[in-house]
Amino acid sequence: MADARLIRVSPEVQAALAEGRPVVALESTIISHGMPWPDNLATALEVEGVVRDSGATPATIAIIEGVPHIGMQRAQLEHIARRGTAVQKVSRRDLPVVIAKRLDGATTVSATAALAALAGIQVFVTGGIGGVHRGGEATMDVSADLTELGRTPVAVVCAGAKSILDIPRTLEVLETLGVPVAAYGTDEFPAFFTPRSGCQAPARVDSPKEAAALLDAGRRLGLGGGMLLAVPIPADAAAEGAEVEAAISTALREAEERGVKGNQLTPFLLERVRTLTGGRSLAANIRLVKNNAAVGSALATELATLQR
Ligand code: PSU
Ligand code: MN
Repeated sequence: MADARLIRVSPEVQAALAEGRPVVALESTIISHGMPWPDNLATALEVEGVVRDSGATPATIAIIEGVPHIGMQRAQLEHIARRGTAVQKVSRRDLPVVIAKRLDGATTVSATAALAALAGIQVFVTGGIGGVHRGGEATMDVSADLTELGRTPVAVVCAGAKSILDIPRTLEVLETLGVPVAAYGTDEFPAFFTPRSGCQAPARVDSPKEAAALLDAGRRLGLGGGMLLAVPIPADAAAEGAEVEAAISTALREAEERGVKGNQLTPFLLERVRTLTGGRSLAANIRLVKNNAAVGSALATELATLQR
């Protein structure tokens, strides 16, 4: 059993959980490393607003002076957003280190899902997940997000995975880890900036209710793992695919030339793509995260009804 005294759940989130109301977890690496100041703070607050407007309670997760917070005050969010990449990026691996050393930390999908599950939250919304990096069959750079999905009972709602990654291998590893993957309203697994990845999604759901049924079936079977719900970017926000793809190729080449590796690779690629597209990818990014928040809130609401 985890020691519950190690985490701090905000009164608002505690009340919602105790009353069986829908709660949606949100990550913080997307704030510190995924977007620049001050758009990162504005987006974090707007995404919380979308969750609230949908009738659910947002629980943004980050670590403040060694204490994982589930549900953050505005000043705490601002602190993480302002410090940006100076805040340590924390995946599951880093949790004990940051807690023992009483550091601040921005949680990735893996650490956020692990902490959400400790608090009893079943739905988590983000932009894109980590996956198998291109060339990962040699470097073994496979995001801890994937193993987390295989072991932690949380549904992650995202816009798929960016093509900075090897999407076909990412889907293979998700199958190996036993993770149900469903695309929302489409047969194709989406690739973040574009609804098209060229990969068939393993399953399809067409409503929050269908997604909730899938999640609940896995839970009742006691399978123990999570699930991935991939929501395509809204059509009118889909960035000029060719432009983003060109930026991704350039960013990948630069990373290779400079020898960027390990947990710095994803933030490096994200920042380069943003700069190379003159910020146009940022606008698309913000739109899709908000869209995911609306779908995730609807999923959490259906789930709360199902489990009442
Ligand atoms: N992909 C995005 N935006 C992000 C991330 C990934 O499009 O912000 C962040 C998430 O926090 C994700 C992490 O969990 O990067 C994955 O990092 P890595 O590839 O080092 O596992
Ligand atoms: Mn990695």
